[in-house]
Amino acid sequence: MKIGFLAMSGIRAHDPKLLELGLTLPGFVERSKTIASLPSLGLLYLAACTPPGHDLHYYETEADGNEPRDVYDCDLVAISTFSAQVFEAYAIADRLRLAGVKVAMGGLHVTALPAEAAQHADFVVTGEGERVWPVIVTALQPGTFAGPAVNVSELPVPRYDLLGDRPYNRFTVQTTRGCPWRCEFCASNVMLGQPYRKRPVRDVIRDIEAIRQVRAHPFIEFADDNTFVDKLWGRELCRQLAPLHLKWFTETDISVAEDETLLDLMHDAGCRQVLIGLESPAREPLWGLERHADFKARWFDRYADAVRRIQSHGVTVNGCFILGLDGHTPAIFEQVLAFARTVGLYDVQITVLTAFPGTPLYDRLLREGRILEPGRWDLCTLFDVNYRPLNMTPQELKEGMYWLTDKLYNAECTARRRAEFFTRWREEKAMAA
Ligand code: B12
Ligand code: SF4
Repeated sequence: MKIGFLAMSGIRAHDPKLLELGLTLPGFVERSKTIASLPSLGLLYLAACTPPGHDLHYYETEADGNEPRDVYDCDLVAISTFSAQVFEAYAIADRLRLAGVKVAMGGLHVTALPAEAAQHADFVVTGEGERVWPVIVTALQPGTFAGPAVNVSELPVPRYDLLGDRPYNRFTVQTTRGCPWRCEFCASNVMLGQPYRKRPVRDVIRDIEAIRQVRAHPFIEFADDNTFVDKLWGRELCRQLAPLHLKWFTETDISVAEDETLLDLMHDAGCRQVLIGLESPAREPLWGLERHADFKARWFDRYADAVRRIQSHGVTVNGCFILGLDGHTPAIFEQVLAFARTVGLYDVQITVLTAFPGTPLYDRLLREGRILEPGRWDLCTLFDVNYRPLNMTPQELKEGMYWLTDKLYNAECTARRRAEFFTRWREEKAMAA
């Protein structure tokens, strides 16, 4: 069979004012450009798990209607879904099926809403796909399948070789799956029924070597939810990464700041940035947000010191804030700006509270009648407001987002935040010498 793996690429946002602002602000555009071109790791894993004897092709489309013509010549096409692009994915799936192509869908959105997806696909997979995909390809019996959790020590090398010579500037690798925390809003939570799992370090290195077969000097983005939960394993990962002389980025929680040895090893292993969900520059709105142990509220007092400590080891922090949490009033916008400037965050990510399907947040806001347009999955972009905040109007939230976007990402503020990082790092190096 000719099997296609179709990834929806690019970034989605609908708010015209924000898009317009984004186009003119250096700090904002930089990050969007950088991440917009990541390949779909989920599909590369499926390709690696496909039984032998099939003709495999990886495709990408930035929008409904732009899918390559060749995809219609496949016998079976696997599509991976996020909420923001799911209507586009459904439209493509419908056309493929009309053309006689069998369609399989999986990913975070479909995992949350399999019955919806079943109207557009022959095979619907919830959860992780690696174990169930070979069954689908072999039996071709339509239906909805629950993908069991994989043993991460048995993951094959993703088929990076299928990417051909597309001009990716970054490649994704997973070192861990899941996260021990349970944030109410977290879209990854849909998959988090499974325990937090660390891969054998040697397998991570093996996958990176496979990327180097297709790109000599890749920038690696670890597609983890929370890499450095286990600090000793993290140290070993960094020790084995160091000889590869890579540059990489990952997502982790603030507790990484606890381990200075690990921070040194991360820097020496090429870690250029960690993305950390700080969520709020004020403590009150954090209570109840992480539902397992109130991890974020409990860490709040240490936020500023922790960011400074991480950055003093030469690893920049991309601090993420969610605007419009229930405890946020319009004062929040000034507070985020003040935090970012005072602490000298190298990068800042601001998003609006987004109720992804399958999350406890979505269920609660729906119960409270606060979702403005239920079912508008295309608005699940992290930038579009589709709920009624508790302590401000939706319009105030939008206006605040515009104001803060301008203040945080303009050239002066970006340069000032970054200068703070370089000054502190130089001082630390001088002290250590
Ligand atoms: C890399 C990444 C991207 C890349 C994706 C590249 C690509 N083409 O796939 C880029 C930068 C393009 C991207 C864009 C966006 N992203 Co993004 N991204 C991620 C990130 C960091 C990692 C995803 C990943 O690689 N996971 C690892 C793989 C192995 O897991 P997986 O994809 O889930 O696949 C497994 C299963 O789902 C299943 N599976 C998946 N697809 C299929 C298909 C079939 C047929 C089968 C059988 C199984 C199957 O099997 C796979 C193996 O087990 C996650 C955060 C995270 N830590 O997960 C956010 C995340 C997925 N992104 C998110 C969002 C919101 C976006 C954007 C909307 C942001 C924006 N405003 O533009 C856009 C979406 C636009 C688009 N093009 O779809 C949300 C999605 C939530 C949701 N329910 O939709 C996440 C969870 C971040 C977050 N916490 O909010 N993103
Ligand atoms: S810490 Fe991050 S990955 Fe973990 S549950 Fe919270 S938002 Fe999700």
